[in-house]
Amino acid sequence: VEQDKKNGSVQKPIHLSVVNYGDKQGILDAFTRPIQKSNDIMNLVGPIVSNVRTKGDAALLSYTEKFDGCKLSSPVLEAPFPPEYIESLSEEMKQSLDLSIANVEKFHQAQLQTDILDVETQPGVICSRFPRPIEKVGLYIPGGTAVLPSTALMLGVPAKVAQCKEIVFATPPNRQTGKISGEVVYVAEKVGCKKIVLAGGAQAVAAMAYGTESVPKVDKIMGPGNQFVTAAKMLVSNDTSALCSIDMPAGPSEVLVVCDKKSDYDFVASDLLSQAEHGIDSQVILVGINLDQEYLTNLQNAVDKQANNLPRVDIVRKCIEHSSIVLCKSVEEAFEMSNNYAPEHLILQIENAESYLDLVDNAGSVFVGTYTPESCGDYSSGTNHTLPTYGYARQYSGVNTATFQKFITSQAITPQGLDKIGKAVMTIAKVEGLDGHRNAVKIRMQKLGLVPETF
Ligand code: HSO
Ligand code: ZN
Repeated sequence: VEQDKKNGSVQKPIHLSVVNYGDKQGILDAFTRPIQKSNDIMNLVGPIVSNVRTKGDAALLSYTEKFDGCKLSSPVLEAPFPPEYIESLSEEMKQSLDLSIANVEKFHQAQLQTDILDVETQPGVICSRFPRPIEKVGLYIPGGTAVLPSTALMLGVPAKVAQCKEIVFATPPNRQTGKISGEVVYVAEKVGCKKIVLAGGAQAVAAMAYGTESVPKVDKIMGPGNQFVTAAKMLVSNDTSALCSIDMPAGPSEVLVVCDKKSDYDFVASDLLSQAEHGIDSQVILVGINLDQEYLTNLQNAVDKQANNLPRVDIVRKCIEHSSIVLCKSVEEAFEMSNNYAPEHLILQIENAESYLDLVDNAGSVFVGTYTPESCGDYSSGTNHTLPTYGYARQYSGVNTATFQKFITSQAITPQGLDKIGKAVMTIAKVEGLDGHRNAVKIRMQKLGLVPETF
């Protein structure tokens, strides 16, 4: 039991609650994500979005003053960016960003779809599909409790790889300095972003969705954010006058770790905590296979000890309050639990972890084996860290190169092809009562002598 240095009160150890595989209600409670009160949030976000839409820069600047405490003269930082941003970075920082950018670029370049698909479905009926970049993209880089230049590169690099014509960043300025981080500016230069919107929250999303005097209107907005950002993204993507889509609904970050009694409990604890420190609404789950009491005690002690050495221990403590350990008896049970939770991050700290990938049905990104911490994927290995949360890993993929592309289909039909499919089209059009459709085929087939004049 630790003494809290600030107020002398006794703090409880940082331990996860434990629930058994068979306990249906217990599992349901353990797997319930921290609630998001979407209605209340929508009511707050609606007026912000409509103000920015109608009043443009003036509204954007006044929200930045109100919420971020910064009185700016312009809401946009434009390239060429002031050199002091980059000059403030150490060589080590630049090299670390370069290595991460290179790896993310390599993995996302390999995903780039450039092929034209041509399929002759019938002789003379040729169906094709070809990719195009989404022209203008708005990339939201959260500020809040931590600056996240890694998010700038996770969104900016695939946008560059997909050859989007205009890449706009948005990130809130620092309350004290009114500036943004040098690292974000460095990444902006590397990916060819020429405008950085100095704003966060719903107001930044609205500015990019509708455009203002100085913020370009974009076609799609990507990136994680707090509940206000998520609500604004959902709102603008539902507004046909914005004509703007989004990557996915995003919620607080989460991880599910699978371990057994041979796993290194210090490693397991470190993975749980690296996710827990993201926010008080983050959630971490450990699924343990055949753990005995001694292992559990060692693990809980490791969590407590490591957590108390982290500067963000207060955030961790709150996260762990709604985080759990699920005990089960086999690998199959463990994957049943994991697929049911559909975690954003799934870490497999079990022997021969790679041999179980077939059992993964729902997860944003998987970290395979003892020496694969989530942190590596968060920053530098090459995979993207913008992933589906809140159980949306059931139906969404994480951000990838195709997130920045769209696919256009085309077809070309010869008289021979028309002969093959024309009658089917006419028959189905008739049952739909759409005679104009039927006629567009009939008129051609008659001219070709494929059906009688009286058909
Ligand atoms: N784990 C976070 C991403 C991140 N971690 C950014 C550190 N910086 C959500 O996937
Ligand atoms: Zn992280």
